[in-house]
Amino acid sequence: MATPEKFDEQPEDDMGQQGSEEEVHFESEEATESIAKKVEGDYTAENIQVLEGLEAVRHRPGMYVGDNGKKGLHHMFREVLDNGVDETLAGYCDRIDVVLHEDGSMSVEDNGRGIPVDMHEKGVSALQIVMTTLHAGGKFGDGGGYKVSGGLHGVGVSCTNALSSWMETTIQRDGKVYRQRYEQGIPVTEVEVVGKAKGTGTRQHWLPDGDVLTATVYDSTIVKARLREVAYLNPGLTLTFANIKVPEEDETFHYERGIVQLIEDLNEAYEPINEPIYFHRVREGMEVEVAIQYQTAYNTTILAYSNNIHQPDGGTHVSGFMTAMTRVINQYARKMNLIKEKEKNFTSDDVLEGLTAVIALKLENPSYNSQDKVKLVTPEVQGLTNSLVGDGLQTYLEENPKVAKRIVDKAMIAQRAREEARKAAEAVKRSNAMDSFGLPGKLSDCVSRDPQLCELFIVEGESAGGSAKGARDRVTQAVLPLRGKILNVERARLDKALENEEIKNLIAALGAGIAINTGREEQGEEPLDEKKNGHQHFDLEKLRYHKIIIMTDADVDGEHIRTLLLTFFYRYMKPLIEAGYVYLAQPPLYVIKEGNTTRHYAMDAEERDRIISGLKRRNHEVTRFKGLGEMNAEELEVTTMNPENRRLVKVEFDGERDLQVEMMFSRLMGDKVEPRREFIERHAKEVTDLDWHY
Ligand code: 0RA
Repeated sequence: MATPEKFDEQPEDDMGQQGSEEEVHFESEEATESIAKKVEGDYTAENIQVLEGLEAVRHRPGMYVGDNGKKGLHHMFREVLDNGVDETLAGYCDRIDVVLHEDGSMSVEDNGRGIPVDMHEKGVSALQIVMTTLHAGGKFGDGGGYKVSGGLHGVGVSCTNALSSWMETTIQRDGKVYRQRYEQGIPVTEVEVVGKAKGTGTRQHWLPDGDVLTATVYDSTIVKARLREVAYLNPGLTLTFANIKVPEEDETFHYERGIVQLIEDLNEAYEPINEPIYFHRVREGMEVEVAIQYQTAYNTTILAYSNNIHQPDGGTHVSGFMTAMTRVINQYARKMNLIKEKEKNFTSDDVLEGLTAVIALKLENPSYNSQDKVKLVTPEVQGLTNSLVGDGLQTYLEENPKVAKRIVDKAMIAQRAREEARKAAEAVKRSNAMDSFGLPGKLSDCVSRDPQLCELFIVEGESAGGSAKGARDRVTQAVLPLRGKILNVERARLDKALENEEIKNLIAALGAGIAINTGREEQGEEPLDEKKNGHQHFDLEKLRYHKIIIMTDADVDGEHIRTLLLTFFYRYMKPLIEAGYVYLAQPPLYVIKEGNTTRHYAMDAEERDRIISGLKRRNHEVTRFKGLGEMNAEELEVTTMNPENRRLVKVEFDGERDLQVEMMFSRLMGDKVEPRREFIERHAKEVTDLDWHY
């Protein structure tokens, strides 16, 4: 968990955002001077262009790698890794080794062909062009470039170079070992021959530059998540991770059965209905792979990739897939007379319930709706995915009638449940749990009606709720106590979740409704009339508070409630998280009493020890809070609720880590009790740290 630095700060408004420009100390004139000193040889027009490019990256890292903090730092790693993965896509590399070194530098070594070192135009090596020119990537060299290429924003390894104190590229090619060193992106040596090579390959080694980045320490969880993802998507590839300082973290990633194995791992905690079904087709320079498996629970997981990049917003591959699933299952059900003549067809939501699917494409020149590649828009992909899945699934259903029957039954149950859910949601609106203004009786609302000023504290337990009521600022702070654990919304059907008192209170207090999606829009069909078809929206405009603060105990139960709430928000109110309205309160764990009057509060043992060692007076007493309920209103106010001195942590959902999030949800919420229990007990704290950005 990234704990904010100081107790007297209010980090919530900055969390996760790009550092302000003032933080980057880089004056352009100085830069050009220092560059001029470093560059050897002629000061040509090309040189100047390169320098300006590197300077721009250092001046505004956010423009190139997302931000100048943690995200940008890991983006630098991704750019390098994706170069190696591209070499795998081209068919020349089957091993990538990533090492986190003792000094904080990182290296990525592949056994591909090695970046060419021959002289390019104007006496500059091809290597130097790749390392110092924006967007150079694999474009150079006729015939040497890639057919298929990933790369997140296509900014290339030159950005990693520009944002590093130093970077060294070592290449094995033509029996020789070549090396060039750069500092802040600028070559400080020629390409030198430093030895004899046995094989071929490229090793990139760099130290992130703290002068232009606010974060320089790599997080092995994030690094490993990407390696794991790449390994699932490229079955022939072996990736290794080594952390020199923490050898326990070393891990090798290799999945011989690729996305089929990914499906099995995603569904590990669920009860599958069928063995994973796998479809594969290569046509017109495009390769499509699809793996699907139904499980007995109700949630849908569709992970879509093109050229090893995840598309959280789907796109043509996903819509082709969904159309085919819906069409074929309806056709089959009609043919077998499982849907009668007068009965309605299944919607896509009906046939997708309980489905886990991975769609992975490799194609030349994919097009996306934006630079971040979150949605694929290449039109031809839709038809290809549609026909591949359509043909494959039809054959499968005909050859496996027992499984087919279960799949159709499941869609039918989903269809009925959706109708029930619509009625239940209607009932929530009229429920007698609400007072005359439609608000739950348990809610202690605030006076203000301006959502931008209003905060809702969701508090674990009645007694903590009482303290919170006493501690709050009545004008802007509302308190909703939750009794016990809210329903496990992942496992429960939506209609059941909506019968749960705590969930009803929560929905009513927030005032923005809940998303029950029929899936018609995803299929490109007209959205249905809300009243007739139960298509309900989550409406951010109607939200009554722009800060929703989860305040739970710092124990395993508290962690569990926190995860359940986040799961509920993630599944049914995703815009809430995307808008950055969800926060976690950070109540202290320790109070250190100094004499009779002074109290210090500490978030964790480390902070406690730091405070104690700084105390001048010797007599002090340390108490550990067992729960929020133990704190009185004043303590709660001072430490946790008052914006003057509290710490809040914003919950940020990072789309790049969706695979991990899905894995976590399935483990935590799946049907099988055993893996879940083990996971919660061992990782309850870790889980939230790992999957939600604080
Ligand atoms: C283009 C051409 C060739 C190699 C590469 C790119 C290449 C780039 C990277 C980046 C990281 N690892 C890499 N490995 C290879 C060589 C073409 C040839 O040898 O004919």
